[in-house]
Amino acid sequence: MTEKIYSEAIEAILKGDVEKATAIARRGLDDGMDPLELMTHGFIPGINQVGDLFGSGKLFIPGLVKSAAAMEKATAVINAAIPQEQAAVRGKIVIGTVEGDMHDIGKTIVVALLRANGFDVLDLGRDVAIARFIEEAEKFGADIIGTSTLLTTTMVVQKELEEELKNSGLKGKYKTIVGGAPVTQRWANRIGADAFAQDAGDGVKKVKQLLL
Ligand code: B1M
Repeated sequence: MTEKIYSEAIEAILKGDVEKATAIARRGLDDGMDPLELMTHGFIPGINQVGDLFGSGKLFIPGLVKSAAAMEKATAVINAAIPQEQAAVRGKIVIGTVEGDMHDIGKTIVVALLRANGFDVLDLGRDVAIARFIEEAEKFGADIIGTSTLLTTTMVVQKELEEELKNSGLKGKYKTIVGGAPVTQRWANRIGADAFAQDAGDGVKKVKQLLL
């Protein structure tokens, strides 16, 4: 039963079928599936296959956009179902996708899971300029600034944020965490970010460690 719904989720994303993807997400949740399991074993492999097809020239922009729309809808349904922890606020995080990058599906999962774990998260959305990350962190009283990027060409913005924090004397005030498909621990070390997270669950773990 579980395997069947995973393969249905993959197929709905591959076909870019928004209605089907939404219905599968709802059905899985109604059947008592864990939201993150459904995301991790169904929808994410689906969008990764789409990425591979696009990357190898077997799928074109309209197909990518359709699949992305199905993935966005399924992600919204699943994010809304992540159980919320009732504990006191554990820390404040400002998070966004860096300037020049419109990818935000993974970032929204990270935001949902952080909120579910008791963190106060200000989600700045996508295409966020460095100055805005810093301004909003100041206003929000953030402990951590988190950046996501999916494009190799915009990874450099994470480095520029580190430089800007250093230049403005704010590096000690905020911890930083970086993520996104092309981002690695090696990159985080190279640019001086305080943490790297592989996925949303790892993001929660690393944020907890940063706040110890
Ligand atoms: Co685009 N895209 N895309 N795309 N897209 C990629 C990234 C690409 C790898 C596809 C490919 O060629 N194989 C490629 C980038 C190549 C490169 O950089 N070398 C690419 C390209 C080229 C482009 C365009 C340039 C295409 C074009 O127009 N010619 C264009 C760029 C637009 C722009 O940003 N300026 C573009 C556009 C789009 C859409 C808008 C259609 C859509 C995005 C819709 C949206 O996000 N709302 C889209 C999509 C869907 C993808 C793929 C297929 C899937 C991305 C995704 O949602 N993954 C992607 C291929 C791929 O990555 N396999 C691709 C699922 C998501 C759950 O995973 O985002 O990695 P991910 O998030 C994970 C972890 O990384 C981590 O946790 C998340 C949950 O587990 N994580 C964090 C992420 N952020 C974190 C932050 C943290 C901690 C953890 O702390 C702060």
